[in-house]
Amino acid sequence: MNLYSTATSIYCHRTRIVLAEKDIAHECIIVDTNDLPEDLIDLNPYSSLPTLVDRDLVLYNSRVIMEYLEERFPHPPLMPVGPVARAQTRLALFRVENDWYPLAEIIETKSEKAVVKARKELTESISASADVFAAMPFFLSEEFSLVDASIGPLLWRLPRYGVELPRAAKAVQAYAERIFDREGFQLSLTEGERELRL
Ligand SMILES: N[C@@H](CCC(=O)N[C@@H](CS)C(=O)NCC(=O)O)C(=O)O
Repeated sequence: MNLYSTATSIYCHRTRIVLAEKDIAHECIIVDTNDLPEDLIDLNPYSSLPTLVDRDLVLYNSRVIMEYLEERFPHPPLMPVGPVARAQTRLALFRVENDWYPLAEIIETKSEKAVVKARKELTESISASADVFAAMPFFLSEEFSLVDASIGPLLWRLPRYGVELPRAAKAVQAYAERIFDREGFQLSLTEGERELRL
């Protein structure tokens, strides 16, 4: 199995976390987005990253890749069993992708005026969820899930984004440390991602 990945994108990072948490044998091919490999261009009509190749199957979109890995390698499970809990997990994933990831993308790619606004929105939005982070060891769950695999990359980048959470959000910091301390999270980090927090 091959994963084509950038060195520091949150989308790629969350798929690398799932691969590491499930201890799935694979090769991670770090790609320079300014010089995409020909085989990636041939395989994926969007040439987007991450792209997963499992024998004849080619998958793109990080969410599609994570859900495939969850179904193909069910242990350890990163989704709950019951339909209600599964729907709540998917809703939480939707909220992370819809509310937080776009702000991270603005901070990473746009000019200073937009960045200042996005930084403020991200700080306020994460802080407003402090009670949810405090309620359980993982996000809305006793067990590590795909939601944590998605939030972890964002929290890892907060210092780089210039986002400083207020003291009132210390539960978020405690949650982040729980995620960062996991073996799977540590194994998922590229050199470029380690450098983000040096
Ligand atoms: N919604 C997509 C977004 C992925 C995305 O934006 N990937 C960027 C890297 S962060 C990309 O493929 N860039 C390719 C390029 O710049 O050529 C996903 O979840 O996979």
